[in-house]
Amino acid sequence: MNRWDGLLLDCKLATLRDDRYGLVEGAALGWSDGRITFAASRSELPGAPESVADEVRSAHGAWVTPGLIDCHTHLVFGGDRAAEFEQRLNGASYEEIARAGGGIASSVSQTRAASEDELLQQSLPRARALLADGVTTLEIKSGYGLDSDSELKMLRVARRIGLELGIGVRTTFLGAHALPPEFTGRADAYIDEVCERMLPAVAREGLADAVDAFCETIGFSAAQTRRVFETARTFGLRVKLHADQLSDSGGAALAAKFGALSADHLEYTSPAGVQAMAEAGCVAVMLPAAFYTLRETQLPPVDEFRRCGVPLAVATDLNPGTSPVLSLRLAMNMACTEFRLTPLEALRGATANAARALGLDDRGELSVGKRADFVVWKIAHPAELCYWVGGDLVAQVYVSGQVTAP
Ligand code: DI6
Ligand code: FE
Repeated sequence: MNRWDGLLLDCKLATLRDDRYGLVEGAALGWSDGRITFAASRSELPGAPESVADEVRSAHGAWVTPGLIDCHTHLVFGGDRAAEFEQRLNGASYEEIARAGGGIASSVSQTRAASEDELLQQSLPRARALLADGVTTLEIKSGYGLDSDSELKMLRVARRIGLELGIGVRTTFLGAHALPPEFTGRADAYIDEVCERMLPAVAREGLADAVDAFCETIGFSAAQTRRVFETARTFGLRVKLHADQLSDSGGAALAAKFGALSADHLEYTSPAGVQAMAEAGCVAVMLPAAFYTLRETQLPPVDEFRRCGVPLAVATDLNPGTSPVLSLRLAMNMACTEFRLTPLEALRGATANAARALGLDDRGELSVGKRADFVVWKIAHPAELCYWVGGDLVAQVYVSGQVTAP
């Protein structure tokens, strides 16, 4: 037998391998070349620890879960919107702020103005915060550039974050996020630009793993979204959709029709939309931190998703406007308290089902052959990951078998 690179003894595993937590007590976890080679009871080890692995450590009885996966973020952006947050709470209206160039337009102008290196320096601390709280893979969308050069810049920054921090990054092209100011009143012309120039440039440079759109009354219509999806298809790119966040715009069914990896938000999704997602095997991504920030009251149809067997994922939606949230565990807590997910559903939603929402089958659970991405936690039961609001629960984060945080 080839010796393994590492072996963690005296741990309790929440493997997420079965429909419970997949618990293994008195466990050991081994890895080699960044992949898990053993995740079972210590008594099943093929030999004495020192004879099977080069480096043997004790977890002193700690819980170990798969690394968390944040499958929906917009964490690359220039500036922030804290001043607007303060203005609004001092009585300024959304319209006043928008007229003064605020809102999403301010994120677009600050993102365009930043150089690639500046954008990286501004965005890295946000990715570090997620990592420090247990995230080993994250998705990052473009969508604050809204022209070819700025969208490509955002996606390059996203890729550099993965390299810089040694974590998994999946990139998503979200050119159809908002209408840039130079296209005011000409949404169809902007969609032409997205489909004929921006998306082809992104695909040519291999900078996106998927394509997303914001299908909403204040975003893009179903017909415009369909054009973006059809173009994505010609480049062999899978799609995802911001669907039914503020109104039932038929987004869930549209996503299902295009075999989307996921449809996200879904507060206003109809039973027919849920059924279509179930038939298409589309993951429902819950974004409770945006729900919280917007003080939304319409809950997503969680019971309907359960009844139809639609897999539920949970993500931060980290963005400067509607979800300035730097912890996936906080989003898991909100998914439990606001959306009534169970702690097990929230943990599965931030691991196995989040992997599925990104089209990744090499991570999200602790089993032989998967990536050795895992977190050692300072907790006495996995439900604590959702129970504590804030706090410092991470002992170590391993990515590909390497300690990557703290
Ligand atoms: N959903 C949202 O709520 C936002 N984008 C999206 O797809 C808001 C983005 C922003 O305000 O910066
Ligand atoms: Fe979003």
